[in-house]
Amino acid sequence: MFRREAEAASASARRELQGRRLHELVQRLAGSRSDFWRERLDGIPPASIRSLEDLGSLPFTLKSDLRDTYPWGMLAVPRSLAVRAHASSGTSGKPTIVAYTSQDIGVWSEVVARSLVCAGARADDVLHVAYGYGLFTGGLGLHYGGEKLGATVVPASGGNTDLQLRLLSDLGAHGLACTPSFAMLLAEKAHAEGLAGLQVRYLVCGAEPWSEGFRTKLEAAWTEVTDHEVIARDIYGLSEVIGPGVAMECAESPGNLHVFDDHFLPEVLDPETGKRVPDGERGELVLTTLTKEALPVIRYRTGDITSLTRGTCRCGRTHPRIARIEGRTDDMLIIRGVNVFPREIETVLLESEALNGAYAIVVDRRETMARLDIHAEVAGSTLPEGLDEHLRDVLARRLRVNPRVTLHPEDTLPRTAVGKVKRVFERVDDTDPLGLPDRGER
Ligand code: DLL
Repeated sequence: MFRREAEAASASARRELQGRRLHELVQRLAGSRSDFWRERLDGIPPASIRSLEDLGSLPFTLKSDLRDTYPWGMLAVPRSLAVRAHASSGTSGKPTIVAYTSQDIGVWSEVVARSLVCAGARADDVLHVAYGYGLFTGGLGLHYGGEKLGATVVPASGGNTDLQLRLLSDLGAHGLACTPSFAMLLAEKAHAEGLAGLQVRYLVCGAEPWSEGFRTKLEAAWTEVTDHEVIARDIYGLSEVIGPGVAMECAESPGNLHVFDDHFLPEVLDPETGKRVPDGERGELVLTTLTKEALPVIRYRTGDITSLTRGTCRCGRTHPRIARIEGRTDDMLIIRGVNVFPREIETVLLESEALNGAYAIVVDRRETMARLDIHAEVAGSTLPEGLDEHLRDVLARRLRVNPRVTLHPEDTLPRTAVGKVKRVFERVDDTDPLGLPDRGER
């Protein structure tokens, strides 16, 4: 552990600390310079918020609040005290701006350092960071956390796979931090080029949804190119809360991520009613930043679907754990009146050993009723006979809609070397969103 006294704190010490920090947060915001916060907390006396039981009486923060107060309206400190701003891309219109004081940067570095230790990182490691540097929080977040741990950080950023492979090899990286899709692309390239001698032991993957099936393929691909066991661990975070390092998977509890709840207080709610769901049940993750100074959030609706487990983990950490993110409240597709989650499709495709994990979902809206087109790559250059029909049957049973399934030889579908992978595409006219050669069947 990076900070045992916090990570293995007793339940009572943790609750006492959280109650105190929650009270201080509300007091700080109610008296802050921000009109937004003073209005939002109007009628809630800070003295009435003393413990976690009082959390439910606080209002939610939504992504639209950040957009509506763009750029600095939610800033709770004078702008001159903010030492950094980041922006989250968002799908429409204005970006959302987030800001940090130097103490916030300190907390962020610490939680990322804790996350890296969860992945098996050590102070004398070389850590290759291939998340994007810039407005996105991935690159700089992992970078500062790696330095805090004491590692030698290589700020490679995204793109340029040939140079990345060369640096990974020549500088002897022990850890690679990047999106799971980019980690797969690097393994594919390393394999194709017959690169030998890579020392990578662990991958710190997040920023986009990935499944257990993808992990299995990713670890196998890296184990093959390095000739030793490589593990891939899941890191979760979001800019509105801090960036990467909100929660991290450890070695003892695969598929579950410790939420560093001395800084980020998690709740899981029914997205429709906003009521808390019992532990272990699935709902929307809502987070409160207990210590953030520049741009705190109270009960931020992340839109991410997960469930919460409490109790001491075999690793000794006492932080509660969230299950690997299952999807978002807003990524559900509606195909002929049926709700379809992209993750369900990924789960089916990655169960097949004949596929290599690269896939794309196209929602074809050229006719009144949308159709689902699923494209997947096989491992190798020959298409196994009947596999497309088999997948179509399995998917039709699981999804309750009839998709079209098209298989492709490996290395045909678009790859993402910069930023987050895009798996779902819309087709509205004769232009193929995947840019594939016309094979006459569409
Ligand atoms: O993606 C921060 C990050 C950087 C996390 C590097 C991990 C590694 P945003 O760009 O604000 O921040 O996007 C946040 O990405 O609400 C989730 O929907 C999704 N997301 C992040 N991590 C995971 C993960 C960064 N491990 C949004 N699994 C979040 C699934 C993830 N989804």
